Amino acid sequence: NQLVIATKNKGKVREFRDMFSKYGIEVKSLLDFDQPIQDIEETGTTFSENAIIKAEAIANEFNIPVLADDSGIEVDALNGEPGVYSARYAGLEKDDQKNLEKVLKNLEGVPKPERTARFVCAAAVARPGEETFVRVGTCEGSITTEPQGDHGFGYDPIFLPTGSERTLAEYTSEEKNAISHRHHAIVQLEDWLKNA
Ligand code: ITT
Repeated sequence: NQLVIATKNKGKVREFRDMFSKYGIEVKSLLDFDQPIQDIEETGTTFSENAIIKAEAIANEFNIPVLADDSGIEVDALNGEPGVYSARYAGLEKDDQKNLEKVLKNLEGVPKPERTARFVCAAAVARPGEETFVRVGTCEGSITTEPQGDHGFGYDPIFLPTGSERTLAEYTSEEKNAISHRHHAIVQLEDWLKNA
């Protein structure tokens, strides 16, 4: 069984591979296509809208079932930023290191109790001729003052899950995949995945 994930993000691909192996699903990403896939413009204002745009673009182009993930981090003291702009928070290039440094900079002087944040993942499933559906998962926590750890990707080094003294980048992949926003979105697709 194979499922196409409409992403070019290697961190996401790794986590989907790990999480889908128990369903016997082999993950193929846009990086595995023979032809280069144009970047899809994410014109939505919510994670769900953007996940649907990405899933339907690839499902329609190749006439296959597709899952897409749109995700990011919402920081309460920054009025929910970077939110849907998480991938390009520090500039046009997608640069994880610059992005997390910008969050730390914007939070300088903000005391610990006010550094709350959450990761959000919208996972959309689009199939030719059928209605698209989307499920949203979250992971609550707070932002550190320094990056810690080198596992995971993106904003993981500055994110402490609620109740944890380690950042998500100090979690093993198994630990992260048991509590992440991506996990919480995917469990809602379990019935569909079992038959995919
Ligand atoms: P695709 O659109 O090709 O899937 P992308 O990286 O552009 O790749 P998004 O538009 O969904 O994906 O942006 C997600 C952003 O949120 C990006 O900066 C990630 O680093 C960050 N992010 C998402 N999930 C994360 C996670 O589990 N841990 C850390 N950062 C995460």
